[in-house]
Amino acid sequence: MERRKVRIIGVPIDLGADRRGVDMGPSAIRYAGLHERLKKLGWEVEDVGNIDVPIAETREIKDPLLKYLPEISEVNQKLYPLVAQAIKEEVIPLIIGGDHSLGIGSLAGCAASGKQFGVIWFDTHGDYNSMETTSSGNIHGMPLAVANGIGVKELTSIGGAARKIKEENTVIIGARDFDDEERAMIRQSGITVFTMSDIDRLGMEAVVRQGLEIANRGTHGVHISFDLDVLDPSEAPGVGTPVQGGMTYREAHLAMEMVADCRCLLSMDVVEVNPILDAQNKTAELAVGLISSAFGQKIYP
Ligand code: Z70
Ligand code: MN
Ligand code: MN
Ligand code: MN
Repeated sequence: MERRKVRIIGVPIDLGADRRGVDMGPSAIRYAGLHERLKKLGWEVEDVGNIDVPIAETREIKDPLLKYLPEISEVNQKLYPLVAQAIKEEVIPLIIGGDHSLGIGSLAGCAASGKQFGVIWFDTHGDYNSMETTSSGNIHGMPLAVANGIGVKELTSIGGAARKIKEENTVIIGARDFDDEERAMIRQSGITVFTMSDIDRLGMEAVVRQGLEIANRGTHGVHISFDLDVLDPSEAPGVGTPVQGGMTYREAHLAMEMVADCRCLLSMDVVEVNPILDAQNKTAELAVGLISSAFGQKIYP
């Protein structure tokens, strides 16, 4: 049965990334008309506001290989029970960021809900670093590894010691920028990766169909983690780390329309919107459009 209630959780965090500005992502996404669009689609919309996130200037970086570790740990400790509670109530949590370090809490929350779930991670990046492999020390490059039990216990123990994801139900789509050791770590894992090159060769429809099949196999549903930098910078200029060769507007919408059609969405993150780099709020508007597609908007219903 389809759930018709969505709960928006804002996480204005920019401590996981070097480039400041993604802390304004939740405002930019709400301002772009998120509530109205979801209501128009028939969803009951509840907004719990933003989680309190420390301001970078009030804190010091203690470990350059794990920048703002205590703060990021604290934020995700607050996030995960909200995500778990929503899923338990059969409400879809929609976590709007903020940088991708919030993925640590959302995946911990999915796991704490007690449901079996698959993950589709739409991203240019693998987000599979640890302090041993990172060259930036930025924790937004680590959440998928953390969810798979790799990393310091301040992060991996959030929501319990167990691994949060099942490798055989985890898929990355749209990747085109791995660090060398990160690539090796993902290869060793059982995570399925569809790169941009796979999308070129197979087509988006086949990639997402296979991705959904993998994520749904033996699970109750799917968590979608959507990093806006997976789109081409010509579509999504307002992201922290633009990388050429990304998804087109239509490819990204097709993916989200297929998510809606599978009726399998348990929870969703939308991250890395940086309105500072984006005078017309284009990227937040794109984010709202993609969320609408994932929640059932059709061109010709
Ligand atoms: C790099 C790192 C990253 C997002 C950049 C980049 C990670 N692999 N993630 N932008 N969203 O620093 O670990
Ligand atoms: Mn990411
Ligand atoms: Mn990314
Ligand atoms: Mn390295």
